[in-house]
Amino acid sequence: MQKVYAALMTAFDENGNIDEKGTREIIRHDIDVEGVDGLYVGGSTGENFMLGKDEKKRVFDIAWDEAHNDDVDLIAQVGSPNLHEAMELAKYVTNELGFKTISAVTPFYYNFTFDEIKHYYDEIVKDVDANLLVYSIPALTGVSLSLDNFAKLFENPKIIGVKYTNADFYLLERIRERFPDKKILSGFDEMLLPALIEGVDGCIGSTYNVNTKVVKEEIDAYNKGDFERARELEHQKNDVITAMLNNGIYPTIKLILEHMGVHAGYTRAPMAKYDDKVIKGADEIYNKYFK
Ligand code: NAY
Repeated sequence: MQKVYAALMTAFDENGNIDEKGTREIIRHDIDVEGVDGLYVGGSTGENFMLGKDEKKRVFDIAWDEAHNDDVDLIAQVGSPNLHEAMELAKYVTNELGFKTISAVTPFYYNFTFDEIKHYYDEIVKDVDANLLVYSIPALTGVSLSLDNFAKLFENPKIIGVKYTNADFYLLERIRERFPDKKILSGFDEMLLPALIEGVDGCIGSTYNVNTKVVKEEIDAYNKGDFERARELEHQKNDVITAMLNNGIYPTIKLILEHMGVHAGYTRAPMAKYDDKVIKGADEIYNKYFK
């Protein structure tokens, strides 16, 4: 069965400080209420790229402490254009905590060559007892990897697959066909069904913090060959995602969590504070789809 991972949100207080209690509540909600199969910690949804190194460690500490005794997979996203930091975080989550799978975003901002990108990945996994998923998200990083690039990265046996947040289904099909043993986790929640058809091993997403049940049902229908039902559920799910995207995806998910009794708090600047319009929009989405 394809696994569903929540891209874990981080709760912040009004001043933008990590709210440990709220973050623990989100974790408990994801595991106990949503029934996710795993957590992707320190990703885009965790607002990780707006955190300092010690704050990133704190989020890993909280997630590990709260969830390592639960029957869920835990993946730590340690990537950063600061390779020293990425290596330190990789060592931290594996040696000080017990993460067995790490992930790293493609290094961004500078136009790194592919050789530089390959060096970055090989360095991150070199001294750690863990496997790694490449985190490919070209829309946010500007870094596109070709099939041959993936082939070269996958030569390293510790690089076991990719978190594929990309709408290029031709490339996805080519990766699946050429690397049947590598893991591919789909990262665009709104494109789950086409990704399932291409044979992904699961999905990682922000909306799975609140909307996992419909997704599990959809995967089940797909696996039973009931494509009509799977398509119906994909439409239902995407009605919710479209409304969330139009209202601002992270604030909306956090505000929906608040409605569910989970203190998900605020997003962190430079993301804007919620205004009345966003709050009202999230109320409407909650009342329409979640109540
Ligand atoms: C991450 O690291 O948190 C992710 O990439 C999870 C994938 C999400 N991408 C982003 C940029 O948030 O769940 C998706 C995304 O929010 C969703 O598909 C709506 O576009």
